[in-house]
Amino acid sequence: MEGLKKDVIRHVVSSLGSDYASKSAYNYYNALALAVRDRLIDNWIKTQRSYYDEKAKRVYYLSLEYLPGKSLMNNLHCLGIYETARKAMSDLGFSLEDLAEQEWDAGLGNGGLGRLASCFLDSMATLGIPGYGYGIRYDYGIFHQVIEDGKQVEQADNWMRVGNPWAYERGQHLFPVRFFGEVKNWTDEYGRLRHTWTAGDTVLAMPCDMLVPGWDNHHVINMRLWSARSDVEFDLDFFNTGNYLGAVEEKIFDEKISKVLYPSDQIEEGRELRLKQQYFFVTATIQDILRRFRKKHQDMTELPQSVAIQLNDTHPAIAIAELMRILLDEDLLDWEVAWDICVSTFAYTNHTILPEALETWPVSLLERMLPRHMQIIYEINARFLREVERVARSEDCGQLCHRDLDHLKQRVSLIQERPIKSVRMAHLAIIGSHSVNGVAALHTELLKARVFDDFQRLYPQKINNKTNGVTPRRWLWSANQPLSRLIASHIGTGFVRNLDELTQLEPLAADPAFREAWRAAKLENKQRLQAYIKRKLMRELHTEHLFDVHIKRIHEYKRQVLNLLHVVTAYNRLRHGQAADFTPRTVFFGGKAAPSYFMAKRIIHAINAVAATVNADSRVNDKLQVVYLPNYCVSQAERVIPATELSEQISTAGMEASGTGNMKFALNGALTIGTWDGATIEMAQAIGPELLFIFGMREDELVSLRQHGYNPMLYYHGDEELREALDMLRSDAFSPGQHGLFAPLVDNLLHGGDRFFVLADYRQYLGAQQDVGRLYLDQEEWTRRSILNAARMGFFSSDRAISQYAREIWDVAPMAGLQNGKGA
Ligand code: BZD
Repeated sequence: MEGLKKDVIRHVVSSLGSDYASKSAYNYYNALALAVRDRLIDNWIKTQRSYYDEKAKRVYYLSLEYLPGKSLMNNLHCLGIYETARKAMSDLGFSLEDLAEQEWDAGLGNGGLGRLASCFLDSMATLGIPGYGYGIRYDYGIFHQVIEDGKQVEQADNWMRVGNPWAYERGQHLFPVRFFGEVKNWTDEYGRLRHTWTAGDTVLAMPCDMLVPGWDNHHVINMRLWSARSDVEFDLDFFNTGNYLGAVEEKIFDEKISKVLYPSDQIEEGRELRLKQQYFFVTATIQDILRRFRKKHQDMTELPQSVAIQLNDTHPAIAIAELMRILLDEDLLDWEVAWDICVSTFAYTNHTILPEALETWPVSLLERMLPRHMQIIYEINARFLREVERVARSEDCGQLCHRDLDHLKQRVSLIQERPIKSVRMAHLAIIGSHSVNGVAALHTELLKARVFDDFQRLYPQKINNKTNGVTPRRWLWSANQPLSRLIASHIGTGFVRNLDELTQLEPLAADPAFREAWRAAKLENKQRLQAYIKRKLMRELHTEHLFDVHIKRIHEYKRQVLNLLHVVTAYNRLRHGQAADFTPRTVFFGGKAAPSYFMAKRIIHAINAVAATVNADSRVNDKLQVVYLPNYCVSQAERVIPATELSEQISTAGMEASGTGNMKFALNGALTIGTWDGATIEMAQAIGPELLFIFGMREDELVSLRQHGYNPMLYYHGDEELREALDMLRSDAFSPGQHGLFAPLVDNLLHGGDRFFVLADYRQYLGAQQDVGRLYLDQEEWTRRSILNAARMGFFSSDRAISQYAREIWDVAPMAGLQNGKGA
């Protein structure tokens, strides 16, 4: 402890240039972070060296998004110095919790996809897998959400304004990134046509490294984030021609590339800057990967034995064309050889079946910005369609039939003609990869049967499932110390590395003393949340209420509106005196809406309007409260999830690819009210469906309802309580003076076809909520189920997910000596 204290003081003085006697929490947080980073960097260097020494096969995880959240607490826990740090900082006059508050969340992602990437890096580090995360260091991460007059207002997230003590900026290792320009043809000595891309504009990519430690194993992997730097300073002519301001403007223009994260999820943003970001990221990453590979290899055909590249959705899929370009134009390989290398190296993870989220890029844009890549994509397509034709005409063509060949070719082509001629990035990713995976069993089945059914017939081995997982280090140990300590006191700490060990809790569910201790831990978390809400929102929570929580991005398919209709119905019953047996509850909502997503923003407004009415109504507000948690983010989830008793996972069946919040809640002892969707299905199967509150129509039932003509008006006319709730929303019951404010929400349900089947599931949802309320009155039974839920969540560790990727997709093994945890 004395060592850590000395290091912190030294950093306050010599790294931050401050007087250690002036007790600034900001300085002491930064100094502590630097002292922790010192303890990581030796192991990071040793880890990187060991990859070279052992000629290890490396895994590169390419993701435009990461959501690491805060690093301090996680790193202290991984290093096993949390207690030491707590005492050291207390001696210096600080509470560690307060210092940790100084850190800004690294919000370099939108939601589940970005958070999954961060969980996966944590697991690679813990399992000893030679992995690297690659991404973009956005200057502005996901916007900061404030609620003003009930509405979402976006503020810039200038997360690095106060510096980032965790990152190493490596300004000396810059990689050139080129755009535009033209392609020249030439003939090589064997008479083969060759191509050279002479690009117009150049910017530079600068690496910023963040260290990702494993759990108690000395293995530290790298997350390398690229930041755009202008090459203007390198081009002295610019300055020497006297156009100083022009040169500076150009510099600012170049550096715009990594300025801001696109804040939309589940919708493709067809903007030129977004494509620039993608290519900027991809080419810098591929150059770095090949630089490392070429240190030990000359023969490019050995690449797939040394390198696996995982594409996190299609956002980095242009990497396939980029690697082809390098192999063809720079290494001068033959097409077939280059293509084999690519397919064997790449693998692609799909995260959505929503058609509006499948990425396409206009051919005209690609031709201008990346002309050589567009040529390569055309060539990939031509060869692929010839292959499709060959397979279709062959005898064993299965369900393919050459009468339909033209249609089939149109459907699978990399190019779609309408509404504008564009490249389908998912098709490029599928064809250019040896593995295509979905993120939960149902999602993968839907990929095979619906979205990519043609590809499933063409390549029956390619599409596979890897159900998501979450890291127990952050989402149980670090976020929920009260519960973790209780668990550890009975079964030891092995579960942090091997989550299956939680099954040892099962017999304890029958032990009344253990149940009481479990409830006490939950209550401690509820009180902690209560204190936080009081500080931030100046609201008093009732900890004896059932804490019912719905936090995630706001999206119609996630159906926050269904939850809201339940709240309005409960409010009506209480008002009308029809709910004598109502179990008191506080309903929490939280989540960001894409700034351009009108309906999602209106949903936030409606939630806040209902909350204002309910909370102000003294007839009901001792029994029902509604809280909107502004600016939902990773660190907020770490506070809220441990305090949650009921987890809302109520997406339209078939629409949530997996969900990962669902796993974090159950792991922390919340019971789930949910639909038969995404990974919630597998959770119900692992836990026992009777221990969750499952309701609603299943995916196949919705398909048939749609086919037979779904009429939401039937539900409206047939259900008095539903009608009352909808009419109140449509009138100005919750928006006095602003008549019609929420009419778009209601009209969308009643007259817009209710695409997400809110009305179809309303009655069953109410029934399930009734069951929840009843069970909560029996605290012994509730607690028993809570314990069993957590005990059976072992499968949903990201360690299990990553082990499967490593074995079944990447063909990589953990580093020697790290398989069983502890490193040398
Ligand atoms: O990915 C999410 C899915 O919706 C979840 O069901 C799933 O659990 C997680 C992890 O697999 N998808 C996203 O989060 N998608 C995005 O954030 C995104 C971002 C940019 C563009 C498109 C989608």
